[in-house]
Amino acid sequence: MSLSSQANAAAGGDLPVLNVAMVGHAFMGRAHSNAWRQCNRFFDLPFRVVPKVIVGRHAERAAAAAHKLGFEHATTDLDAVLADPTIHIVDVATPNDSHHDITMAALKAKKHVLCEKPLAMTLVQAKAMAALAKKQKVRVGLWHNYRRAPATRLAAQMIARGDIGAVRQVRAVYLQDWLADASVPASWRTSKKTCGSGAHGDLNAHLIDLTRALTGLEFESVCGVQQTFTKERPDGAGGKAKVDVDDAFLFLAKFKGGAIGSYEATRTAPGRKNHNCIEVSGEKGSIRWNLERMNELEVFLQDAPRDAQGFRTVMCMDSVHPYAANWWPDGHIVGYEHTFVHHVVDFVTALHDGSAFAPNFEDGVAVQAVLEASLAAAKAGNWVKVPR
Ligand code: SOE
Repeated sequence: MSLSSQANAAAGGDLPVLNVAMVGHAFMGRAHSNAWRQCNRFFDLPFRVVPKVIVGRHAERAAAAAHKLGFEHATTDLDAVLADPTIHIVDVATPNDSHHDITMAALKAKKHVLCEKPLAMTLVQAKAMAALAKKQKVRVGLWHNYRRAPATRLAAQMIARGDIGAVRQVRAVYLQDWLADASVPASWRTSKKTCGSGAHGDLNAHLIDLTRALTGLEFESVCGVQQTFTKERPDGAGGKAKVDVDDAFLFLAKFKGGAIGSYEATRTAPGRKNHNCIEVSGEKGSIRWNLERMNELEVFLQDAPRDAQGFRTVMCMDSVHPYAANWWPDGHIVGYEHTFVHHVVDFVTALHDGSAFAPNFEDGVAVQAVLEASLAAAKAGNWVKVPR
């Protein structure tokens, strides 16, 4: 075999191809493109994933992004991309208000879809997307990437096998501070028309999904409180733009089966850069994960003598831990971007073997139902049932 064909084979050249079209190319587009590029290099996959085309609103910017992010070409014509039979997966990496329309068009074109979170602007939209995905018999997923840190994957496995006993409480915070300063300009993330809600849909969405992934708990009812501390921001053109979404949103939850939980999302907590932290308390133990120390899992189990019990830190980067063996020798660590690679690895594998992939659009509907019920509860000032 010639060197070039050996190299081609090594990079999965003899594998069937999955061509990816990515719509959007900002922050999430950069994180996703890294995952599409790296997945075959570190994992043995049944497909060769090809970052094929970036779809953007501005031709020059999309072309520059395609060059920088490793896509073969760029276009502003989404319809042409969806009509192209050689495109297999559509990756929706755009702001929230376009998730529904782009995804529905991709589903109608029978493309597999991975969509950024939150799935939609409303529960009605989310349900329509899930229903069409089912009807079209294509595979779909949501980019709730925090499910796939080695440590969170391990936490889910430990809880599922009963290490901490029945789950009683969840306490989850996702704290950022990039909007703490009132001079930070308005963006699509501060206008209800383009984002649906503020920290709530942006960050509580992650906490809701991660809770479901770690514990399997389903939400029964919620009550909440929200606040917008900065009610208008510079609009970038010398004027002011109204902020009509929450800066901070806290809610309490009752789960089916009696467990309870507390959730806090804010983008105005000075000093908290990306503090996504979830603690689960069971009958006989607790588990705590902090994104800022993402390879570590704090574990309290009653498996030591009474006078020697305490939280211990498990470094989740040994070959026994999920995904870890594919990267480096024991103890070497991974980062935020690897959670997206793991997402792609599992999605592509599920595409091939027909296995389940989560979070799918049913999971997206479940998140949307909690987001919407807690928004209603915060407005009404009382408890609201979460629709199934
Ligand atoms: C901004 O809050 C943001 O980029 C979120 O939109 C992402 O989902 C989160 O992972 C990091 O912070």
